[in-house]
Amino acid sequence: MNSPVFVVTGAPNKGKSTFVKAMTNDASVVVSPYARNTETAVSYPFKIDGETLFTLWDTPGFENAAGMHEIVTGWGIRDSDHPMEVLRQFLESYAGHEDFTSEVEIFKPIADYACIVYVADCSRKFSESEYLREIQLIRSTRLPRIAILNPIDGDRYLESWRTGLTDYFNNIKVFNPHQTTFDEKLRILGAFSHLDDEWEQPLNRVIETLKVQRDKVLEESARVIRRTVIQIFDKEFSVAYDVARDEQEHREELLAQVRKFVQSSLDAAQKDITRRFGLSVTVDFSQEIRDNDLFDTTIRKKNLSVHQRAMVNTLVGGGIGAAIDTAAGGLTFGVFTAALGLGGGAAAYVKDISPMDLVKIGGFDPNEEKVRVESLHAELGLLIINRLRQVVAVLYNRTAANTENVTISKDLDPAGLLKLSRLLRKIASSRRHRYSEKHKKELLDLIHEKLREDRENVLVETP
Ligand SMILES: Nc1nc2c(ncn2[C@@H]2O[C@H](COP(=O)(O)OP(=O)(O)O)[C@@H](O)[C@H]2O)c(=O)[nH]1
Ligand SMILES: [Mg+2]
Repeated sequence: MNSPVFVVTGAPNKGKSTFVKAMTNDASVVVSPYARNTETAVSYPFKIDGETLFTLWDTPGFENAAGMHEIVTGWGIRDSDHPMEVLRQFLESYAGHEDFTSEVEIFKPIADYACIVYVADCSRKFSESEYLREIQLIRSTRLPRIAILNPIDGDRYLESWRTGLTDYFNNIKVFNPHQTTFDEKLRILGAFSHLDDEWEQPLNRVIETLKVQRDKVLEESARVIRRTVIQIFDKEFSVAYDVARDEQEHREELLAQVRKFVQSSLDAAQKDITRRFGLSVTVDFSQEIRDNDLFDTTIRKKNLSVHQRAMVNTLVGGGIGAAIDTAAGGLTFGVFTAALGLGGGAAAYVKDISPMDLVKIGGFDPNEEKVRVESLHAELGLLIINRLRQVVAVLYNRTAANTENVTISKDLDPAGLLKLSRLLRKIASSRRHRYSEKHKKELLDLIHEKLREDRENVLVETP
């Protein structure tokens, strides 16, 4: 059986290409702020494991729907038992005709049987004089058809669009391809599946496949995060012993080494996760989070707001206090407090720990050639996990239609970190490379559990 085909139409510059890009996640779809950028119909097959599961056609916007409507109406398309024959006749007669270049492109793939997807911008007024001819033309094919209302600048005219389109389409959905969620995309595919009985089953398969694929990416992301944490705890950090320097200076050099390694491990993990989501965007951390970096040394003693105090009390009461307590106020408070949903001021509430405490060095023996990091602070693992969790939570809903850098600025649910924190302490304190398989497995499970919980709490981006 042929896989389902959808032809995306509409007036110029309404987000047709953006819709195709979001639904197929195909970065090669050309989106442009200029109208009339798409000149020919282009097909974008959606494939999994080499098999095309459905195809979306991106087409130019209507240019002369009124002219075409007049011709096919004159040919009796409305009362014809074979409207598609009339359509094919039109394509034969007008191929290459300069008055109908867009219409010919739009209807070419439709003539082979397709569902029609009409994209309109419901932040702009619905006007019959502008749009009636194109929607009548679409209806005259009697093919299954759905309207997608894209609230480009809000949904001010949503109701007038609904009213205007209701007699013409089998279904009308509001969908913003710029700001969508994974579930929203599935909802649109679900609506697609009801347009044609024959396509219900293949499209349900698409939905199931996408869910399975996404779950797999989530699990892989959990593995990447675990690997990153373990890799950092496993890494040997050492500097040559220099008689001219004291313990503090050696420690600073070690800390710089750790910092560099952590940053590059985080970068690599972010890239890896992004790729697994089928995206190629840069992950940025907002100024707020960058200012309070993993290794920030500034501790400002601010008064806590009532809200923050309540928050800290709740957390401490709930057992997270232990984690906060050892979480090194200064050196880690940025990400840690951000991850816990606390304002920066909350750091003043927790014990001041110098960044130097991050690295525990082996007995400082001036007779040795090297100074080594004996162990890293367990909470560092928690910070790394929380940072990468935020990346996953944003990417989860991302599609190729949004090419902006991913900016991480929101907080995730701080609940339930205690188990993770305890486990990390076990891992951090065991001798290098000797974590038990059980601990490793437990770490993966806890991270994976967090990633799945975060889905309920998804970060929907608002550009
Ligand atoms: N803010 C916002 N911009 C959008 C949205 N959809 C499309 N655009 C922008 O509108 C312009 C036209 O989009 P495009 O998909 O190329 O429209 P087409 O001509 O109908 O294919 C591009 O600059 C898009 O980035 C949306 O939902 N929100
Ligand atoms: Mg386009």
